[in-house]
Amino acid sequence: MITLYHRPNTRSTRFVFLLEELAAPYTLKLVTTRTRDGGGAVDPANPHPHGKVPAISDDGVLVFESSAIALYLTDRFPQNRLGPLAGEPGRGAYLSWLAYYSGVMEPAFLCKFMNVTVPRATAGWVALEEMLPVLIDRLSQGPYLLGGNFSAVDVLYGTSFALFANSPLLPKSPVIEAYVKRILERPGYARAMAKAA
Ligand SMILES: N[C@@H](CCC(=O)N[C@@H](CS)C(=O)NCC(=O)O)C(=O)O
Repeated sequence: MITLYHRPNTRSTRFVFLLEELAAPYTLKLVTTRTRDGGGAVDPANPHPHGKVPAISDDGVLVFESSAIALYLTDRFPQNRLGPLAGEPGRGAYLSWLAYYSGVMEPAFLCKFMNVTVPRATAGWVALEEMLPVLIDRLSQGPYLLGGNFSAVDVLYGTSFALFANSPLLPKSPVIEAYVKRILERPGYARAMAKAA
């Protein structure tokens, strides 16, 4: 049984969404975390090494970091086919977009929103302005990041774009807007929102 260490309105919410889409058995363990305003506290019940969310425990096996959790869960619960398995077509793309999420997309977003200039060629990621056309091009061929099939990477990217949908710092893109709508309209998302709040 999967235990998801969760705090509402954080990065762990999207894993309620993924677990719903996977139709996996899980329980939510609500924990406290430190918060942006300097409040909150690390919860001793949370096994994440930095007291962050998300983290999962699978009968005592701890997995943390969003990309690793997504991969672990889709390998562990393959029945709804939300991530190509090793040896299947699309596995390479799946792994690449998972790693790109943590290694490029999140840092690019954070640099943009914190007004940090990305050092060209030395940072392991690129500026948002260089990243977005790559994703828009990919999604134009879509409808999903892996092509025709919704997968766990769409949970990560779709919910991230949704978070910044109204920010003036994120250039408007009909392709991204349609993508976010497609992801958030899924019944699994509605179920997750009801459970995660
Ligand atoms: N790289 C981590 C980031 C996790 C993360 O920073 N989560 C935030 C909530 S959205 C958190 O727990 N913050 C509390 C803290 O940093 O102590 C992942 O993708 O899983």
